[in-house]
Order: sequence, then C-alpha cells, then structure tokens
Amino acid sequence: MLRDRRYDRSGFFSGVSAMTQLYEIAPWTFWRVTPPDLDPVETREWLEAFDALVEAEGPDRATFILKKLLDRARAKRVKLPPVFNTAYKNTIPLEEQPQFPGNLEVEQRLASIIRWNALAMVVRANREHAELGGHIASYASAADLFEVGFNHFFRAGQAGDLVYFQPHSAPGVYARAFLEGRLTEEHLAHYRRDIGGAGLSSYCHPWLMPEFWQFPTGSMGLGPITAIYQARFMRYLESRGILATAGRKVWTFVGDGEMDEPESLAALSLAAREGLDNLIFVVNCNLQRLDGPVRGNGSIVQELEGLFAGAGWNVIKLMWSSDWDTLFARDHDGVILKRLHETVDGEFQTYAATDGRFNRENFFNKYPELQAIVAHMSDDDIDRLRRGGHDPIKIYAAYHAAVAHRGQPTVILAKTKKGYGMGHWGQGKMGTHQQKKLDDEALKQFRDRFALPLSEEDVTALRFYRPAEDSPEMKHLRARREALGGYVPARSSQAPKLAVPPEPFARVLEGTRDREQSTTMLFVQLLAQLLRDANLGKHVVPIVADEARTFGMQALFRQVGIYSSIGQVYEPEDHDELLYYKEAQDGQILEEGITEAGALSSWIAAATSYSAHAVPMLPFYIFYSMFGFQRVGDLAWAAADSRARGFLLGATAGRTTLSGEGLQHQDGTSHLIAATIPTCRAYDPCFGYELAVIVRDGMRRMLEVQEDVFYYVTVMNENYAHPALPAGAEEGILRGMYPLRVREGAQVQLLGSGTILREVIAAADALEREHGIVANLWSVTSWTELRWDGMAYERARRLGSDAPTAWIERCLGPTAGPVVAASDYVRALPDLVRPYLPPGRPYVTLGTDGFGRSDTRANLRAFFEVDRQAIVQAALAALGKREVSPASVGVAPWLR
Ligand SMILES: Cc1ncc(C[n+]2csc(CCOP(=O)(O)OP(=O)(O)O)c2C)c(N)n1
Repeated sequence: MLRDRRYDRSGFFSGVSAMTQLYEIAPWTFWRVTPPDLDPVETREWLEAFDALVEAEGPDRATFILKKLLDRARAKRVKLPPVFNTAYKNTIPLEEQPQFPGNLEVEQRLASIIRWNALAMVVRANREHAELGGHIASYASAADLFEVGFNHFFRAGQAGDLVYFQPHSAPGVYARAFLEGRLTEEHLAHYRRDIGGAGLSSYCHPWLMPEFWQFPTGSMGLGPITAIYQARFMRYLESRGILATAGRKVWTFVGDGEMDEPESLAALSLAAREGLDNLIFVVNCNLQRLDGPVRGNGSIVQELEGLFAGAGWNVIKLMWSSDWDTLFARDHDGVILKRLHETVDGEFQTYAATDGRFNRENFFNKYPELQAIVAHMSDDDIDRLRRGGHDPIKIYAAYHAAVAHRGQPTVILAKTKKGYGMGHWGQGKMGTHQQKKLDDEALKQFRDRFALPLSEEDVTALRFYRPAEDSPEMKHLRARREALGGYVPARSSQAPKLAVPPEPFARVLEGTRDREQSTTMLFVQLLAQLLRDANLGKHVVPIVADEARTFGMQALFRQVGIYSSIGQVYEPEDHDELLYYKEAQDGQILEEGITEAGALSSWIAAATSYSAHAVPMLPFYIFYSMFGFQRVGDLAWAAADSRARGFLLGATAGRTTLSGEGLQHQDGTSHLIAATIPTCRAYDPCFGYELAVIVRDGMRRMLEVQEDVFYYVTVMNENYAHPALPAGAEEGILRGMYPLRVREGAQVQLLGSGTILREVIAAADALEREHGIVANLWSVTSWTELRWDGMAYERARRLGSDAPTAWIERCLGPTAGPVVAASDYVRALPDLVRPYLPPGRPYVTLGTDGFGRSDTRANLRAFFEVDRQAIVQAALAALGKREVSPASVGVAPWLR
C-alpha cells in the first residue's frame, strides 16, 4: 500500500493521496504524511512573511514567534505536525563545514589497505576452516567512520576517550592494529581461533584479549546502554571530586539494526536529562541488518532522528558525500529532496546493490528536472556518488561538530552502504551480512576498486599488506596516533591497590546476641560503616534501582546523599526530618530508578573503573534478587567479560523467605544462573558473621590482590538472632561449607544454606528430641563454590593427579550416614555438588521447585517441603526409618 501511495518523508506530500490516508497508515510512519496544499498562494505568503522575519530580526526572534504560534495553536486545539524530523540531507550545511585537516589521499589509501587486510583475514580463516565465520560487510560499511575517528579524534590512554566498537566490525580494528604493529601476521592468521594463544577473538572481549578490548559489545544493545552509563559515571567521578574527566569523550558505534534492542533505547532520555555532552553515538545506518533491511518500508534515519531528538539529543544527519554538494547546488526546485523523501529504505538498498545505470534510470530519471541535474554525469560517475558515511570530509565535519557540542549528547546518523566496495557479490545484497567466502575474481575486483598495490598472486594467496615503515601511509598513521596519545583500543589494568579496613566488620562478626535482625539489615550496617571509612569510604558506590527503602537503606540518603548532577532544586517533602531525601551534586548513592538494566550498567562502569579510569571503585548494587540475573543476566555476563570487580546483592532473596510477594517476586534460581558465570563468586549466607567474612575476603581479593572476580551475595529479610563468628570457621565459610555442630556418633549429615539453615538446625533438634537420632549440622555458604572446587579436583583426579579431595568430600568424608541438603532455591542448586560427595553416601536434596506463591513463611516452607518437618522426614526416610505409604503420596503440590 505504501509503495503505491508514495508518501514522502519530510512533510512534503508527493502523491495523489488524500487526508483520509493519514489514519490508514501505521503511527510510526506519521511523519511522512502531510495534508495536500489546498491554497499554495496563501502558503507562499506565510512563508515569505517568515523569511522576512528571519532576515530582518534574526533566528532568535523567529524562534520566539514560532513558540508563540505553537502556544496559540495548542490553545485553539489545532493538531501540531511532528516536529522532530528534518529533511533527508546533511545537518551540517556546506558553508559550515570545517576544513578537513588531514591528508585525504593518504588516509584513503590507509583505509583501503585496512579494508583489504580485514577482508583477507576473514576470507582466509574461512577458506581454512569454514566453521569459523566472521564478518566483512559490516566493517566495509563502517570503515570510513572508524578511520576518521582513528586519524583525528580517538584520544588514547586512561585519561583519553573511551570507544565502544560495533562488535562484528572487529576485523577492521584488528586490521588497523596490524598496520600499527600491535598485532602480527600470526595474530591475523589466527582470527577467531582463541585456543592455543595468539588468537584474535570474534568480537570485543576484554576477557579473551585483556590488553586490547575494553568493552564487550558482542551482545546487541549492551554497548549502547553501558556506554551511556559510562559517560554518566564519568560525570559522577568528576562531581564527587574523585577524578577530572572533563573533555574526555565516550564514542559508541552502533548498527541501525541494533537500535531495535530495548537496551539500546532504554537510557536515551537519561543521557539527555543528564546533559551528557561527553557522549557521542555514531549509528551506522547501512539500512540493513542480518536478514534484510532494517526498515524496508520506511526510513530508519528519519525514525531514529525523531526518537533521539524527542529524547533530547543533538542529532547530526550525515547523509550525502561531497559529491552530492554540486548536485544540490544545481537543484533549484528541491527535486532531489522530493525524490529522496519518496524513496523507502528497501529501495535505497536496491540502489546500493545496483550500478550507475540502474540508479540513473530508476532514481534520477523519475523527474525531468532531476534527470537534468545528472545529465552531465556518466553512469560510472553516478555509481561513484557516495553516501555521507563514506566521505571522510563529511564525517570529519560531523565528528567535529559532535565534539564541540555542549549541553546534550550527540547522535550521528551516518548513511552508508552495507558491504561497501564489495561489488555485485556483496554491496547492498540481501545476504551480505553472512558473506565470508569470496572467489578470486571477487577479490581482484575489490583490489581494483580500492586501487590496492597487490599482484594477482598476492590477491589469490590473500596476502596481508603492510606498507614500508618509511612510506607516507605509515608515517602518517604513526604521526596521527602519536598526536592522539597512542593506540586505541588498549585496555589497562593499572590502578592503585586499596587496603581493606578491619574495623567496619568487627560489629557484625561479634553477632547480634539476642537482637533479631535480617542479613539485609546487617549488610546495610556494614555498608554504612564502609562508607564512613576515611580511606576507603569515598571509593564505595552504593547503587539501587528504586528499592532502597525496601532494604532499609533510607538512612544512607542523608548520610552520603543521592547523586544528582544538578543537586536538589526543590525542597524535599520530608526536609524537616532527620533522614530526608537528600540529592546532591557530590551525592554518593546512584539511585537509578526502576531500571535494572541501567543500574547494572552503572555498576559495570564503577566495577571496571580501575581499568577505564585507573581509579578503583567498589560498587555495591543491591536489588530484588528475582530481578537480577533472571532479568538482566546478559549484562551480568558482560560484567564478567569486562573483568568487573564489585558486589551484587540479591536482596529479599529466596522463594519462601520473601513470603507475601508471590510468583513473580520469589527467586528460586538466581544462584543457578550465577553458577554459570566463571568469575562470579556466589554466596547464600545465613548468619551475619558469614556475610562479613565473605564481604571482607571479597574486598581483599578485588581491591588488594586485584583479582578479576565479582561477588553475588544473597541477603534476606527474615529477622533472627545472629551468633558470633565461631573459631576456625573462616576457611569453610569462604570455601562453601563448614561444620556448625559436630556430634559424636552422628548418624546423619544435615546441610542448609541461607535462612533455610535455621530450618535445618530446628530439624536436627527435632530428630534428636523426638527420634533419638543424632545429626551433624553443616552451614553451606556457597553451593557454587563447592561445585567449582569439586570440578577442579574431579578433573585433576581424572587426569591422574593425586591431588587432595574436594572440600565437600574432605568435610563429609570422615562422617557417617546419609546427607540431607535443603535451601530456599530449586533442588538443582544443592544437586550441583552431588558428584563430589564421598562415594556411596546417599544424598537427598530439598528445594523450592515450581511456581512461587504468596502465603506466610511457615505455610510456604511446608508447601515446598523445605521446613523442619520435611527435613526430619527426609532424614528418617534416608535412614530407612520411615515407611511411606504410596497411597498417601499424591502429585507434589508445587508441580501443580
Ligand atoms: C542480542 C543479540 N542478538 C543477535 C545478535 C546477532 N547479530 C549480530 S550482528 C546482527 C545484525 C546487526 O545489524 P546492524 O545492527 O544493523 O549492524 P550492521 O551489521 O548492519 O552494521 C545480529 C542479528 C547479537 N550479536 N546479539
């Protein structure tokens, strides 16, 4: 329908349509429709009057009048046209374009060489091993965007800029690093072959290439959101007087298809609200994603323009190359724009995939005036008309304006061709994203297209090419990078060590005597103490996603303040209370509001500050445990890949401990997900002293030893008394289990974690009291640590080492009887350690499988069969002391 009706995209109506069509089309294409001009003479008079106003009194006065007119229109209930779209052309007019400061010719040659090496690397890898995969077309479209950044903008070093690269354009970044001499031919020959050393990882992985990549962007959407919070975190560091970050920029390269990810869009308004003019997004609008066009029936550039502008960003459209300037100059009727506006992205893609002749016949010959504008050009000239994102002069102008812009983040919408320069076998082709095998003919065409100094043999052998060190290209490349402070990307882990103070832990380690408290409360007390510490305090970053009051943290609002880039411009409702809601420019708490993805992105920025900024920070992000790994697990992966160091606190944890909230709030699985992340040390402590030992050791490992690990600790909201740290328990607490009560002649071993440990303790008492059975009690602080440890020893033994046994086997080996384990998580969690128990010991696990429910704690625990009675039953059954009549056992209630 749209194709027939020819809507236009700027507000100029170009078809035979009528007003009624407005309502037949989808709302997101609304910007493309304007009612027909019923009185052109009157229209002209209005426009002339406006022109005269601008001419005589200047643009500010014109803005004032426009605002007045808008107010009047609103008052009269006149519908306003969409105001967030501009014409389909460059935002920066020719007359405002700065002089290109580089050596255009040399830079273009360098870009061509880098294009070749990237291509050769991918094609070589796939000739050798077709399974390796890789990408050519995306970098082909992004190469000029990257190169202008490398030659003129990206400043290196821990006080330089931060660049988030589009992940699958990594081949181009490797190819450049090869020219720079940072990667060898050997590296390039090991593209996508991580195993065995010298490999280049598929995408940007700090874990796999820790001295190269800074930010793991491989999962679409995570680059954009983490970059925004990075830019905000840099402001936070500055505002709190910790680090001067002014002038540093965060550059983010995103695909237009990637902008569909919710995470890509999630923080756009935050970036604008915070006035992050240290943030620049470059959206590579090659109009294609993997399967096909991003918006075949519409215009992704116009859509994103509306979206970003509406969110409050400075938008720079980088649409057409310098070649088009002369065409626009010859166009006195606005016919080029008219034609551009009626062309949808699906058609632009076809124009990219076809030649000059096709473009002339189908695009330019549509109107005689347009045909005339290109009449002097050959088909080859038309073929060579570039889109803006392939012209270094226009790219430079856009970057220059973005860097200079104040008060808002900037997005550059760069129009490019996917598979640029890949000829008929790649450019603009529907399947180009997957293209990775090229025949010799195609390679030769590529060589000719980019005028590469390669022989036939060089081409067919896919030889990498590096110009001589004294060539103009290499001299230029080195001079530019030297001027910009070194090479990019480069990751550092140079940061000072921080000492862990003993004092804050003392009180929690002593226990609460008879006072009943939750581990959440104890954690908040601990955090408050850490914040007070003279040396460490200022490095602590408390992060919440609108649940601070739930966790009893409101006292911290007053103690350290909530970070706000503009302070507090209102008097808070509770200002006369001692613990009022205090926002401040130097506030320490990051109160992110209801965005777990945003809060975790903030946490990643803080947790990697040691690397990105050479300033170690210690973030504690506390959240509803159900809305952690389950909700934003992919960001947790990215955190690990980023080598994050910090604490995640899954609060109100456990499926029965958080009683009333029911199904979607009760977490029975987060520890299972945590168990899949290699650098995540996950703990489910029951007592305050366990929590204190874990946090203290975590700080030691992350801040003093500088290990790349992070901690996930579940804390609960059930109140009970906490004993003091038993002598000798520390090692076991950290390794995952320790004996809480060991009795002579014990017949059964009872294991428990989190608050369910208390049910286990009660069960042991009941077993002895009511059945005369003596049990040993074990507190399991981490099923997952026991599993990592078990796996390591099991492997060592399998490979013939006489390594000592796993910790769990060492604990339980000298004991007797069956082992019964219970937790507030699904049974798969305690089942993780089953293979590492001493041989021949029966192992019974109890857990909270099934859907969560609202009820009292006691009812929930009885229902899920993790309460003391259930544990007693399980122990008796395991000892063969209880007969269960099959008739009395129905389907487990939690399966219903
Ligand atoms: C979360 C996620 N989903 C899917 C992918 C697989 N993927 C990688 S690139 C790509 C297409 C990207 O298209 P676009 O963002 O337009 O970038 P282009 O390659 O066209 O420059 C897809 C679907 C991914 N990496 N991450």
